[in-house]
Amino acid sequence: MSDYRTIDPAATEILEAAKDRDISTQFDRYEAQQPQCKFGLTGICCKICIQGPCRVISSKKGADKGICGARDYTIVSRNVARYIAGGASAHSDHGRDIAHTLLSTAEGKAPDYRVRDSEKLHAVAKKVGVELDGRRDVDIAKDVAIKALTDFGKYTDEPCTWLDVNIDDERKKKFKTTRINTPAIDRSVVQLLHETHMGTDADPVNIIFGGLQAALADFTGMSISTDLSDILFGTPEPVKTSANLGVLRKSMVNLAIHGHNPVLSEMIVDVVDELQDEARKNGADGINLVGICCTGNEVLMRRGVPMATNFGSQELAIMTGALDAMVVDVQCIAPGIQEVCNCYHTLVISTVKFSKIPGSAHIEFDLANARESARQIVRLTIKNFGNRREDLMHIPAFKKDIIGGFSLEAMLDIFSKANPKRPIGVLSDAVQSGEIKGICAFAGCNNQKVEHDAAIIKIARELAKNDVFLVSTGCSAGAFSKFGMMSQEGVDLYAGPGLKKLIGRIQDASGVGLPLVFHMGSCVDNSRVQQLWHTLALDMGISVPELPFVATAPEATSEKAISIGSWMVAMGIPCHVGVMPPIDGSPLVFDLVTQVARDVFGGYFIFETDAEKAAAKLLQRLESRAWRLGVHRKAAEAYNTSANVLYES
Ligand code: MSK
Repeated sequence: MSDYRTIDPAATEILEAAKDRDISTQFDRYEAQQPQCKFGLTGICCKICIQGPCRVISSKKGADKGICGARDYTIVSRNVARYIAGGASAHSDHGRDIAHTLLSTAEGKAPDYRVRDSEKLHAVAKKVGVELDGRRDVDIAKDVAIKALTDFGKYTDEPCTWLDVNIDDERKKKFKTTRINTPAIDRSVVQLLHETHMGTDADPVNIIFGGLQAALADFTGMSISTDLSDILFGTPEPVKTSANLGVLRKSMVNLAIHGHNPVLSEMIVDVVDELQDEARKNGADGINLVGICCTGNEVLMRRGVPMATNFGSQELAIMTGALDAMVVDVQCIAPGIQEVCNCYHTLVISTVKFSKIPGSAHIEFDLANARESARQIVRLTIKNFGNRREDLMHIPAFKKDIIGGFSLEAMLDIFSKANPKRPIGVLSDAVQSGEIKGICAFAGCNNQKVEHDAAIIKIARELAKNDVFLVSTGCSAGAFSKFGMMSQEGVDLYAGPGLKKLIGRIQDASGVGLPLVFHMGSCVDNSRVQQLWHTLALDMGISVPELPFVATAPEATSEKAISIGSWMVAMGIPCHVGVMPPIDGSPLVFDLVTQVARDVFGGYFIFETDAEKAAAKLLQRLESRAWRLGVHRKAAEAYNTSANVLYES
């Protein structure tokens, strides 16, 4: 591990340059927090009522239960379930905001927005059962938005629309028999908070299943978010841009957009073009817009905005001394950024009523006057350019070219050049023929418990070498973009022979330069990843738990990462997590999510903190599924029977 616990060369350079200045970053605060409380680390600290905190020691008589009598398994499962409730709330509330924006647009209450992708609108409307014939786009959009908003609060018990239309019959049946179908997003989250309230549910299995229902609410919310964002802002297509702190420009006004929600940031992208002259009049060479975390991913995917950095190094963007403002919306914004700003001229501008940081500027985003809100923000940034201190400026020279914008639609379009009749066949045939071992999706954050970006890169290189097709979202995508793995460079350096052949074949047919890791978007765009495996399984005539498809979050951090992992498991995907979540205080809960889940859902968690071992475990899972697929297919063909549907052993 490097002295600075990051493998990112730009981050290392900034930390080194600032080492004699008294600036506290996430890297320092993690050290200062050591040792972290073992009760908290293993999940056996209960703070759900104010008799507590109760910290249980199963082996110690008298201390083996909380004051109310809750055992370790009840406490651990409740804590995990509440993480899922938090994650589902964040993702789905984001989705609600997008749905509200689409409705306001259709009703003429958000005059600065319009339906940019009519084709996607029609595709989504058809999928969710909204009438199309002879209707105007605004009317269709209104119905789609209302249908989406209905998924948040309907009072009937049938599954949410955005869940039901996105899964196959086998999963529908599975979710029905296990009673985890989510009938309404808000209801599932509220019910889970009720279920885990002191004195309600004490049964760990029941609580975990309640958690899975909320995890499916999380999936529903993020699917709404992706679909409706595409309708409003366009479905991503391949786009070239660059990544890492070297994207900041010394002579330009640098404005970073950080958080998750594209509603404001899309408007800022438009307004930046309009205000370039104002920046020049103010002594700059223009305005340079960059992204951080998932707001960054949203505008990278659709508008080619360069990515400055990911979650773990967000403060370091300010420490370049070249950032004139960081505009933030919701989620994953470290409050520590404001303290770093006290040493630099950077302005943090919060924009959402319920997401403020003491000391930062606040310009509340007004949907009805979106363009004007964006102008106000950009003008404030231009003004702040004059406050820069040359002596504090240090922009690392590191940046990499990347190609992003791989929505499923874009991928299928590219694949169609190689296989016009059955575009997804490009991937499924490669799996069935053994050319590639399967597919792995990288998701999740950075986590100070491990070296920044290290495990993400290491696991991916190992899988690529072994012919695994790679896709990514969120801050994992941020890591790949900084290391040349989202460009042809990554294919040349790290792809195994089968993977190289496959990517080369698609590239030759499509004429599109392809990366080693396909950027599928922000955290909510894990819905695109789910659509990829759903499409593959349908094409191959198998259920998802039989598909050689795995997921990994080598640096999972947020509650959202836990809820994403949970619905992936429920959908039938083996899901690796590289940081131990607080569950091993209960062997029962640990076994439940790593083993029992496999029997019930086909998906399960794999906890492994060693990157090399994690890659080996993921490969083993892919090989096992691919082998069973071949064996079962041949048996089905030989005996004219349907393939065995038992999940992997
Ligand atoms: S931003 S949830 S740190 S991926 Fe989506 Fe990154 Fe994780 Fe936030």
